[in-house]
Amino acid sequence: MLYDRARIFVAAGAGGDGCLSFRREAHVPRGGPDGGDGGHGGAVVVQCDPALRDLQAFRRRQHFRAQRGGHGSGALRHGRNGAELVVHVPPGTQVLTEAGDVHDLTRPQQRVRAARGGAGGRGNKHFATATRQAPRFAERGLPGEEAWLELRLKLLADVGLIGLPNAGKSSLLARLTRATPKIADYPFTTLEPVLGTLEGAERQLIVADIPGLIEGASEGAGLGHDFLAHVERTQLLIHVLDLAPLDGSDPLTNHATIERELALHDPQLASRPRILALSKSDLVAAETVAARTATWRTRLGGDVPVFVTSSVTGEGLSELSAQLLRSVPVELPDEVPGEPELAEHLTFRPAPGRGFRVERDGDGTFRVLGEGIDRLLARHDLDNEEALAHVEARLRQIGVIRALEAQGFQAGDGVEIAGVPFELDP
Ligand SMILES: Nc1nc2c(ncn2[C@@H]2O[C@H](COP(=O)(O)OP(=O)(O)OP(=O)(O)O)[C@@H](O)[C@H]2O)c(=O)[nH]1
Ligand SMILES: [Mg+2]
Repeated sequence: MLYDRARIFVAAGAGGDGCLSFRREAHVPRGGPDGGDGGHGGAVVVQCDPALRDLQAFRRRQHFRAQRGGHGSGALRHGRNGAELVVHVPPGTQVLTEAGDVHDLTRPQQRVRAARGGAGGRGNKHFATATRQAPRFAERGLPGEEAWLELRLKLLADVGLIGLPNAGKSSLLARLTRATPKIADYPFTTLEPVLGTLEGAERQLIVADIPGLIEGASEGAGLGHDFLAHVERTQLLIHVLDLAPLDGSDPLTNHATIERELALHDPQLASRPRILALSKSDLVAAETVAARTATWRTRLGGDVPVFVTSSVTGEGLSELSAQLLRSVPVELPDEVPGEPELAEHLTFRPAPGRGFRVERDGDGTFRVLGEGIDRLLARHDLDNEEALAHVEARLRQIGVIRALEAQGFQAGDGVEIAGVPFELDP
């Protein structure tokens, strides 16, 4: 069984709360504020681990929560930062967010930050001013980001074997490599992609048997569509075409069916270099084979090498191997054209915005909205009068009151800031 899909939940740690504390000294009734800051919450990172091959581990574990930041304490002690949590995935994994972002992890240690930790709150020491020497409030830590992610594994094979069911793909894979796919004389014997390694003198090639392609696969018929995703990264495709189909079907039609499904799935795939392997030559008279081979060579022009193969007699197999080892580039492509660029470290979202906007409802209520505003309010206990006064002063500083006035706000008008009703007197 190949586990090539998983859904996981990632939750970064919350920031620790800032501390409300005052220095104690024997002869001073109340010393200055000395509450320390909370630590940052740990992030969740998804990282490419070359030792892994599939997504099986995520059947056992789906939830990943990073550590929260420690709370600040007295004597200006910082809370410790929450540890980062690393989720390991095999090379070739795509990480998809609910917002539709796609990140490819193909190279060892490549990583994506999937959820940012919450910022720690500041201790009361930070809020001391000339007029407020003993602030009786501190900030709360912010929650960490959370997200559901979809993981999809694309096999990183160099060469893909494609063709109709029963064409002889698995037999060919078994002869070219040491893989032991199931082989039988009925269609759909192979139910999931099987990989094998073709050993050359100086290099190896990964060959994938991509089963289940049938007419309509690009629209979801059969299993082929799921597997087509795996050939997207191959550098070369071997189209295996049965010279003597059991069902008496026409090889020309069969060839066209597969090529059409590929093109419908992804036009770029259709332009991938191709080799035609005319299979099961031992079942057809030699003169017929020669005639058909000539016809296919003419039909396809010089771009597509045509090989006659038999997995029973071994005809054409060493020539085919040699051609593969010769023509497939050694380096895996860094980027497949049209795919998002790879980066060493990506973050899903841009840094949080600072701006805000003012809106006015039908009933005349003003609303102030914005991420920065949300964070400001989330950080403070608004039942604490001093904290509330601080929040109001901040709103004034960042221009919220001015913006409200510009929109016609007057004392007594209703106003909601980040969803919280406020009484403001400009
Ligand atoms: N005589 C002969 N029979 C072959 C040859 N290659 C494959 N076969 C037979 O053809 C049948 C299908 O072969 P597979 O290799 O399983 O074909 P496949 O393309 O992998 O088929 P699916 O997995 O069902 O899509 C089996 O009975 C094989 O023994 C060949 O070169 N010569
Ligand atoms: Mg097969």
